[in-house]
Amino acid sequence: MADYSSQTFLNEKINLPHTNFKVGVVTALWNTAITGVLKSGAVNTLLDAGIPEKNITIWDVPGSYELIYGANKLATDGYDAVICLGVVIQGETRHFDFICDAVANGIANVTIKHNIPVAFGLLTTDNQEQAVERSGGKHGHKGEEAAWTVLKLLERG
Ligand code: DLZ
Repeated sequence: MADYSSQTFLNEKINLPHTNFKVGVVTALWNTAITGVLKSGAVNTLLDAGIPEKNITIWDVPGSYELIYGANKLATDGYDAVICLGVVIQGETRHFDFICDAVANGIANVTIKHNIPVAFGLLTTDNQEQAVERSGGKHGHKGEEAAWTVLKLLERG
């Protein structure tokens, strides 16, 4: 079993050069009970770091596959960073693999093409319980961690 408690770097204070960054939070509506929690955690983490509410754009997209379009659109529109949040739960079909692979590759392409931080806050779990454990449960809060990730990269300006 991995030692999740060793991720103490997540408590490090972020020292942004300024707080005028424009950040997009793109969230999938599938499994919205979980993605809503991820979104709240991400937004609160941005606010706690001093990013003003007016600089945070929240965009709910239909499913995780559409996170790619959302991230690319906001990056094209000049956002400084994008946080992508979704939950894909393993089912009987191969949809799981297609969506997870597409989102991982799509987001990587956006970050490279636009040269901005794009966080991969996609939970890919075997069941609902594992998703709950990663959205403020015993395995942390992947929404907060995704926000922390882009803030850490924005530290450099
Ligand atoms: C179709 C689909 C399936 C089967 N499962 C999920 C899921 O677990 N999580 C999620 O975010 N989205 C799912 N989707 C929807 C796709 O992401 C996408 O919205 C549709 O295929 C339409 O492009």
